[in-house]
Amino acid sequence: MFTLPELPHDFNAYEPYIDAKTMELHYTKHHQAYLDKFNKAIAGTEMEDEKTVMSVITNISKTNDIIRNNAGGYHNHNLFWSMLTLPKGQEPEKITARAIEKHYGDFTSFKAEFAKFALNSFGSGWVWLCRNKVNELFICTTPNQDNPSMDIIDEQKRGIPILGLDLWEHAYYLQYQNRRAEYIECFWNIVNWETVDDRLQYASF
Ligand code: MN3
Repeated sequence: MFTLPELPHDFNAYEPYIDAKTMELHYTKHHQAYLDKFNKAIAGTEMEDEKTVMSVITNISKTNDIIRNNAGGYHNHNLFWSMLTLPKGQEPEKITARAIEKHYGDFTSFKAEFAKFALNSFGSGWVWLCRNKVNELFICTTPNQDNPSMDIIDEQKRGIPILGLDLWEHAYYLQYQNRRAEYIECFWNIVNWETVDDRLQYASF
């Protein structure tokens, strides 16, 4: 049985950038529903005994669409909450800052590139900053609840997400309606760059 991670902060902690009602619904309804359906789908299978959801994600080709969608939804939201922190005007930590400079020139150009991917993503999905196996950064989007580490993605294009933003309307519509660009811009105020830095250095497949 997998369980919901505890949120590191109260629902209102990310205001005004993500309002408390959106956080509450997102966590208690959407994330919970992915988890429940995931647990139900793996009940009685050997996946039930997996210690980490990553081992399901990296072998997702061996499962079915129900597990793909719900293991993905569960894992993506676990990641997302860990990548958010209290608004305090933070900027990328040292190692991430250097990697962003190397790949995108500067932080402003990186943010523009990330936003471009996010705005061009059609329908529901996620935008990610990833690290590949040779420690290069790249930005990508995934549809629905797919994740860049899933083995259904070409090995050349696979990566470890170090930062991600939920582009499903349930993540922003209550507060931002159709203003996805504004939601993306506001996201930078609550990014947990310590988590990003840790993931850049230590997260693995
Ligand atoms: Mn969501």
